[in-house]
Amino acid sequence: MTFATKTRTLLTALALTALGTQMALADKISILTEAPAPAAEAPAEAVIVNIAKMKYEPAEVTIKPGQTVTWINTEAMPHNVAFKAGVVDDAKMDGAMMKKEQSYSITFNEAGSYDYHCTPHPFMKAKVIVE
Ligand SMILES: [Cu+2]
Repeated sequence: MTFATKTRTLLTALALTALGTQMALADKISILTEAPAPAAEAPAEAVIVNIAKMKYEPAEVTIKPGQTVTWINTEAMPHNVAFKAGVVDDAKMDGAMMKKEQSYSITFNEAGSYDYHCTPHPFMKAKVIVE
């Protein structure tokens, strides 16, 4: 390997490392699919939060970084998962509305406490703790 080749390899490795770091910092969460999925398609390893009688159940879940939470709406009233500005991003984030038997999955990449609510029902509040 010539000196020039070695240098180029090293620079490529550094560039990839920098890119990886930047992406991790930018994305506290990853949304599996922007549109809700059928409840039956919830990822097998996901932590499930059911939505029933205008409540998230359980109202608090604790997971590890990289784990996925799947919300399943079990009732006819449409609900979503929304974060106020500053929780998962500088801007607020309103997830897609789930109809009955639809699900919505979010992978949490960073440790922290994530309060969320339902956009049309702001009294519906719950929390994901990542540690
Ligand atoms: Cu709701």
